[in-house]
Amino acid sequence: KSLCIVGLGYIGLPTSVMFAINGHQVHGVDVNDGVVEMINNKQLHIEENGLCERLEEAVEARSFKASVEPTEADVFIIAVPSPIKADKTANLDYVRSATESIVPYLNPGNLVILESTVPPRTVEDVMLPILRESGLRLGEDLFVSHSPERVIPGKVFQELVGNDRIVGGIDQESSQMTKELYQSFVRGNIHLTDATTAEMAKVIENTYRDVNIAFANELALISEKIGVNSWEAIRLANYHPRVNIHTPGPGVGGHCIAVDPWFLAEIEPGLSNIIQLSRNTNDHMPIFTANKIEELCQENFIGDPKIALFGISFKANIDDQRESPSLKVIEKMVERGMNFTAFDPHIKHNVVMNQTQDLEEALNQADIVVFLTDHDEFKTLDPEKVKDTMRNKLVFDTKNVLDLDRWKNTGFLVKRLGDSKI
Ligand code: SAJ
Repeated sequence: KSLCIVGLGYIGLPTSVMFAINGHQVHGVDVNDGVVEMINNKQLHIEENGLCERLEEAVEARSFKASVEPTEADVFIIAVPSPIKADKTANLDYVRSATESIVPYLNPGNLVILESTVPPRTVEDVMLPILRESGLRLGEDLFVSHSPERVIPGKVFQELVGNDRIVGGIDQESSQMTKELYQSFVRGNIHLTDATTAEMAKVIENTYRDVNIAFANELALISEKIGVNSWEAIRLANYHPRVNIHTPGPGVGGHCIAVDPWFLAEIEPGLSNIIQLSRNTNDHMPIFTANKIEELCQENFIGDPKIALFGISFKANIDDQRESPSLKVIEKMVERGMNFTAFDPHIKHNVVMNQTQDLEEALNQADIVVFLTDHDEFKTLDPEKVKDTMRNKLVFDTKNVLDLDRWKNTGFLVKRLGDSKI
């Protein structure tokens, strides 16, 4: 089939290359001409395991080409961002403009699939009125569905193939056509429903995770007070066959889990108490972390401390810093006039103030090193070497990434978030 995929970001680009190397002809569209040029030159604008070689394969086989303009195709897939605005309501401008952009290219028999995560009813209330402008009859000449992406950054290709998928069509034929298309590479089960239920299912998956993490963070705060290591307590509780508590941390980042719960809260604010409370609990964690850094320095009589902040991205082993809790910790450091250096081996260009690409420089004369992300590179750091570069020997681990006993034995004063046992 010929596919036109609108949005070549973290979801659209991997999805494009997967269709392209599995027998389809893909025309990718992005509004950013720099991104389009890079892709056509087989260069990446995002980091994702396995993307580079698949992009090369697809471009060389001439089954994938990027452009700033859509084209006629059998299937249109929309994978554009759906962020929230300052007032915590969904910004559907990109979904709207992407839908409008394909209208002139639609023909009878076409299928339009929305992959972006959206508030329930967006397909029905926002997309369908725009698609009707094509003059095509919905469900007769034009088929439409929501097939939300569910992949986790860092493991996108494994999950694109292995995860079950939800497909919600505006009618059965739309669902069936969408299922057959994704079967080109999806090995998981594909479950069919209607568009609004598919939207709801996707949003509640991420909301479930946010609420669960908020619970873990609350347990961490309680544990701080009572001589308990929350990580250990949660691990033990999770041996129960019906318990699955997530892990605490310096906050929840990314463009999904920290955003999607608001899509539910927006629809029924009066009925979404737990959801909103969880969002607020998670949003408070970077402030708690910043306060803790200051407290640790004061307790150890370090005036005007130099702070080394390790990890800028929103989670382990990726280069994506969108909504990262680290950015909020840094914001607090700046507001309070603290002396800090930020370092992240996965973020190769400077995105924050006082960022360095050099590990030694980040640690040089530092009084405290704070781990905000659980990158693999941090696990293998040798405390002996770190120690020699630092002025005072304080370490604060917010992600349970380090073997703190080892750091302690090397002469460090250690602190783990949510642990008053160590
Ligand atoms: N986090 C915790 N504790 C945990 C798990 C995560 O503090 O126990 C934090 C992470 O450090 C990170 C944030 O939450 O800052 C989000 O990370 P994540 O790994 O939970 O999720 P994302 O945003 O990378 O991807 C999620 C996934 N959704 C679910 O697992 C239900 C993914 O499958 C979705 O496709 C993706 O959102 C999306 O695009 O919606």
